[in-house]
Amino acid sequence: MFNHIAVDIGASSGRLVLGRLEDDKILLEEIHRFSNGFTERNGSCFWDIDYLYDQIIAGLQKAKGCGVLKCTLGIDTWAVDYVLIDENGEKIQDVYSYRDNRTENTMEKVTAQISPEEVYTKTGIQQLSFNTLYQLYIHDPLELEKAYKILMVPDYLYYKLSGHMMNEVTNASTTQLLNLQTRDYDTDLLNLLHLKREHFAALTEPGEVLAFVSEAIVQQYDLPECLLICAATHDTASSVLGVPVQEGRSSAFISSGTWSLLGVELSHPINNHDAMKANYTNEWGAFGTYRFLKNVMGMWLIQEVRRLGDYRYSFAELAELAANEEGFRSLIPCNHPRFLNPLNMIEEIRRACLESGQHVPTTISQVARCIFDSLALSYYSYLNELEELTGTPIDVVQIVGGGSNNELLCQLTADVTGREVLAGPTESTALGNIAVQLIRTRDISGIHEVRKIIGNSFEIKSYLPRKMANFKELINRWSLVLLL
Ligand code: LRH
Repeated sequence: MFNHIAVDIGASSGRLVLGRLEDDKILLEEIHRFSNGFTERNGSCFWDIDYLYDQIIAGLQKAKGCGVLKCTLGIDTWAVDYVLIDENGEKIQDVYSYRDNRTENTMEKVTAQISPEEVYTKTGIQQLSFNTLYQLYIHDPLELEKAYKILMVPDYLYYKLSGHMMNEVTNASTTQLLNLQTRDYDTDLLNLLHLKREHFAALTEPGEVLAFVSEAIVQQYDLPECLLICAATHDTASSVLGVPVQEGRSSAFISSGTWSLLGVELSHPINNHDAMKANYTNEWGAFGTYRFLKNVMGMWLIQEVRRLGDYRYSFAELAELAANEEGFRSLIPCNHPRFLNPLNMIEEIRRACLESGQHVPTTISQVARCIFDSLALSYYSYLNELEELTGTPIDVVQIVGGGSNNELLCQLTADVTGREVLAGPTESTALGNIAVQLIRTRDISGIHEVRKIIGNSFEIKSYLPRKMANFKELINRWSLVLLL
């Protein structure tokens, strides 16, 4: 099979990308792109998972239209959200979005029953209010009682296409229910949720061959013959697989999309007290790796600004407008929960600036500038923290994903962090997804080799740090903003 398709669905958009290996280069072709987002109903936020399934079918039909008769296929999406399946194999509920506010005070309730230290020692996963652990804890018990299996979003999409049920490990680790020692679901945490191991399917590693897309579906929709391969189904896991090798340099990645995931890849988790205090996570990666990282609020902030402006400006235009504004005038602590899903992001940003006695951004360009400056400063803080926690200096920052196109943010990151920034590839997630398919089906030794191929296949842009005036004063101001 020489056609490999990545289904890569993020919180704001999805795509089907066709990948081919030719002359030691990976060629990508986007065959279908669609928007995604949660919608509010009766005060709750849900994803439309049936729509996502329909988009996969539509994309596969297009692939056949382009002459793809046979392919392998991998699926990745965002993490932590899940689908309950009943005894008849049917979906029980609409799928809640992790930005739904139902988990707002759940962490405290769980903490009253099991200490955060114990949870961290067991799982190594950072405390985020929307982790599946907290979502399941607050889930309607009557609905949960009816659940025969609990699948994560990509697990469910694989299941719908083939009837094959599994829980893929990279995504399963974001539930905060996996135990680092046993490498299985943790019994105490399951007991806390009144769940049994049988509520989950077999933990499955990226690279496993799962099944063919059902014959009935292929016939009904006139699809290519598709062999499903288990991808690193957590989009961040795939994205980090798509980061090119940097021989001989010590680098950190920022996977920049709706979230900015900032960290390093390790062969062992770091789940000590300092890592817990700093709230770093150890998400499981493909091929026995761990991503030691921090979630930074990321492009969500600017996506919301764009939405509130009725999509009048493209992302490129917003970055250009921001580039023409005075820098570092107003700063926000990006990771404050107030920015997770506010009623109006622009107003929330203005309020935060007002409350902290800073200049209140009036125009959209000023708001955008405030966001990019604050993101670059967040990267500065977290990279320094990462160096301390890992005990390894970081010389270079590799920004991948959609955000690597944002020249302003890449340059600001280089300037503020004082490190070289290497930007690209933009499609790191689709590439990481395809990388697993290539390793499984082609003569490629493993992730190191495939990352080399990725580095040779795409242009990577370098941003060198420029000297900043009044840097000390800026960092002092930033430290005060972080205290808010
Ligand atoms: C990025 C991402 C991230 C998770 C969040 C829920 O899309 O998967 O890694 O923390 O969404």
